[in-house]
Amino acid sequence: MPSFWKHVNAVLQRSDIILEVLDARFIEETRHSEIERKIQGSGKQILYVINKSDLADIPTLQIIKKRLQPSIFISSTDRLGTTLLKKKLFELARGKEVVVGVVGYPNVGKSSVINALAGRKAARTSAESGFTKGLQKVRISPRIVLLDTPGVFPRKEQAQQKYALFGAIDYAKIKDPELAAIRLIQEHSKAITSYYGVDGVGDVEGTGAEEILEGIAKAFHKLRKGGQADLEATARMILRDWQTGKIRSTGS
Ligand SMILES: Nc1nc2c(ncn2[C@@H]2O[C@H](COP(=O)(O)OP(=O)(O)OP(=O)(O)O)[C@@H](O)[C@H]2O)c(=O)[nH]1
Ligand SMILES: [Mg+2]
Repeated sequence: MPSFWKHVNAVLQRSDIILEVLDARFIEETRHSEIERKIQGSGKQILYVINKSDLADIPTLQIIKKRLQPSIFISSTDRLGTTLLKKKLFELARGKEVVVGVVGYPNVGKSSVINALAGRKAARTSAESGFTKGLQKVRISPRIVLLDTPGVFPRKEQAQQKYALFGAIDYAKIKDPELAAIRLIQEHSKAITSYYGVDGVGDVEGTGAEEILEGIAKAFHKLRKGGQADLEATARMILRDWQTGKIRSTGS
C-alpha cells in the first residue's frame, strides 16, 4: 500500500484540479481526510464527484449536495451527469491546459468516472477493490488530461466495518462480516428486507438487525450442520449483493 500512496502524492502535486470521487450511498464515509488535508494545504481546486448515484436515494443526495460544494452527482455506469461534469471541467480549465487528478478510497469508481468522461474504456475497472495499481493518463480533450490513481486508505484510519459498506474491502476478505452486515441492516433495513423478501422479519424501526440477519439465513437455507443459521455466510452474501450494487438504498 505505501507505493500506492506514492502515486497518489505525485498526482496531487502534478494536478491543477482534483476530482475526489465519493460513493453516493456513503458520502461522508468516503470523504478522504488525508487526501483532503493535502489538497487544502496546496490551494488547488477540488471538485467532489458523487458517483454511483443510480444506487442512492435522490432526495437525500440533494440535501447533502447543498452542504458539499463544489459538487456534482453522477452515475458512471448509467452515464448520468457526465456531460455536466465535463462542462464543469472545461469551465474550471478556462481554456488553459490542465491536468486533472482523480483520487479517493478504493472501489468508489475512480476509473469508471474517467471512462465515462472519456466516452471509452480507457481505464480498467473491476468490482474487486484495489484494482488500479499504478498511474494512468487519459486525455479527454486537447487540453484536458485525467490521471487515474490507485485507491488508498487514510493511513491512520482502521475502519473495516465502514470499508465493507462501500466495498473498499471485498466481502470475501472482510474480517468480521456479521458486524458489518448488522450495521448495514440497521442503516438500510427496508431496502434489505424487501430485497430478500423477508419484510415480516425483525422490527421495522431497525432494532431487530440480528433477527433480520437470521431470517435471511433461514429463508436462503444458509444453515450449519445441525440446522443453526450460518450467519457468517449470510453476512457475506448480503455484503456481496450490496457491494455489487444489487441492492439499491431507499433512504431508510
Ligand atoms: N452502480 C454503479 N456502479 C458503479 C458506478 N461506478 C463504478 N461502479 C462499479 O464499482 C466498481 C468499482 O469501479 P472502479 O471504477 O474499478 O473503481 P475504482 O475507484 O477505480 O477502484 P480501485 O481502482 O480498486 O481503487 C465496479 O464494479 C464498477 O462497475 C456507478 O456509477 N454506478
Ligand atoms: Mg481504479
